[in-house]
Amino acid sequence: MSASPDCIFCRIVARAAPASLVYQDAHVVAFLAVPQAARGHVLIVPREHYATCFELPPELAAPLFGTTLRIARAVHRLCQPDGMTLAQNNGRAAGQSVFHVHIHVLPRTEGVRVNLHDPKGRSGRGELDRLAGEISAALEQEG
Ligand code: DGP
Repeated sequence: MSASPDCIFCRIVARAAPASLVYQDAHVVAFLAVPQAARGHVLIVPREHYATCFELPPELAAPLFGTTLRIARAVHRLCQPDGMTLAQNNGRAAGQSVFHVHIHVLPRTEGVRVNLHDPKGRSGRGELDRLAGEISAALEQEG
């Protein structure tokens, strides 16, 4: 399985860096984004390192997006936002800052603009772990 030693998401997947995990299986790992651009902001990544969607093997698209949909439904039920953005940035010009392909599940509030890297969204690890546990429980109910 390929990993990149300097990649923070590879380190999270390997449990070598801390993260508030929401879900994991043989193909994908999901964890809370830091900072949280909104409460319930989750990132879904393939276990293997691919920088952008252009390198992602097609057979990983279904596990990655299938998990994203399940997590989006669970977060939607738990956080009851006005709307929900699913986003995936490729390349610096598109706003990508971590070069390990990932999908954002981002709850939205009517009239509120979001900044994915907004430092105002920082929360403590305990609070993030609690929220991740609530999302995991909601995900189990999704089946
Ligand atoms: P993008 O701009 O699309 O590459 O989004 C990168 C996301 O990754 C953004 O939501 C912030 C998040 N992020 C960056 N570094 C870390 C980290 O060390 N831990 C966690 N949990 N999230 C991170």
